[in-house]
Amino acid sequence: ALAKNQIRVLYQPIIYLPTEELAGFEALVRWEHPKRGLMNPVDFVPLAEESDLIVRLGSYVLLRAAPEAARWPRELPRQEDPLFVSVHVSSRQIFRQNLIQEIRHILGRNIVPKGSLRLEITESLVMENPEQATEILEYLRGAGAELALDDFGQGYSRLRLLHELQPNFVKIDRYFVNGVSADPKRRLFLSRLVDIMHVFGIAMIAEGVETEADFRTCKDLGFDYVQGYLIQKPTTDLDHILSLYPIVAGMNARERRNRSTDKSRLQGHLEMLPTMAIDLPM
Ligand code: G
Ligand code: MN
Repeated sequence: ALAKNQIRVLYQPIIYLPTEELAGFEALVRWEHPKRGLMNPVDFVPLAEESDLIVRLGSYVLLRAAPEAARWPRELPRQEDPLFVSVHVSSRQIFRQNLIQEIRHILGRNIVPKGSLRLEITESLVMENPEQATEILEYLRGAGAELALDDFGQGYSRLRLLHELQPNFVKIDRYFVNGVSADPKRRLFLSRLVDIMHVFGIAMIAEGVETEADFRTCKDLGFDYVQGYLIQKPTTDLDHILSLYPIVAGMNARERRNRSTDKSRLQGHLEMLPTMAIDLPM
């Protein structure tokens, strides 16, 4: 698929909740299969993980996403917190030393501003070899990448890992998020979980937000970021997303999306974004 140019990188926007502004994107890989159509990673990544193909696949996504991460801050300049791209890293990739070189190279060559490359890792990846993983991740952080712990709540979800790894972000699996607005116990649970993460200085991302009610609940519970179909399905058309989110003060992401038909009017209003400093109670 790589050789035949059938691998696509899609992007899903991530919204910073306090201001409801566009904050960045998650890069998601798809295989455009000639017969089966656009295939999700669950249907081919495990196979790629059985061989070194996953390393090539991972590099491909990284190499595609990094220039985008470098381009956005130029097109949407703002004083602080540039738009970021969040890229998945598999265990095979991380335990090969040249990932560090690769990331250093990418961060250098594309002049990707600090804070605009995030690496998504899972707990199971770290647990394969906790000491080595922690060491490598520390290097990567030193090179300028930020860490997001993905799929939190699915595995053992060890609190000790949070302490040892100190990820910048934790992403709560959509299993917990979907329908939270109608479930008082889950609301309470997630609210406590957000508090715990904030004690560690970790920002919280809710995945899989599909309804206005869940969006509002996540905001009320103190989540820092959301992503999900409500905002936007993953897409290859980045310029389209960027045109849907012109930088107009006082208009939030969903309002912008609803007004997207009136693009030409908004295009003239490009201004600096309000800053997005995260104020975590430590
Ligand atoms: O493993 P990870 O948590 O990164 O999962 C990302 C996957 O979730 C992607 O394949 C993406 O298409 C999918 N996804 C993103 N937003 C939503 C959503 O709102 N609902 C559902 N069902 N899936 C989503
Ligand atoms: Mn992810």
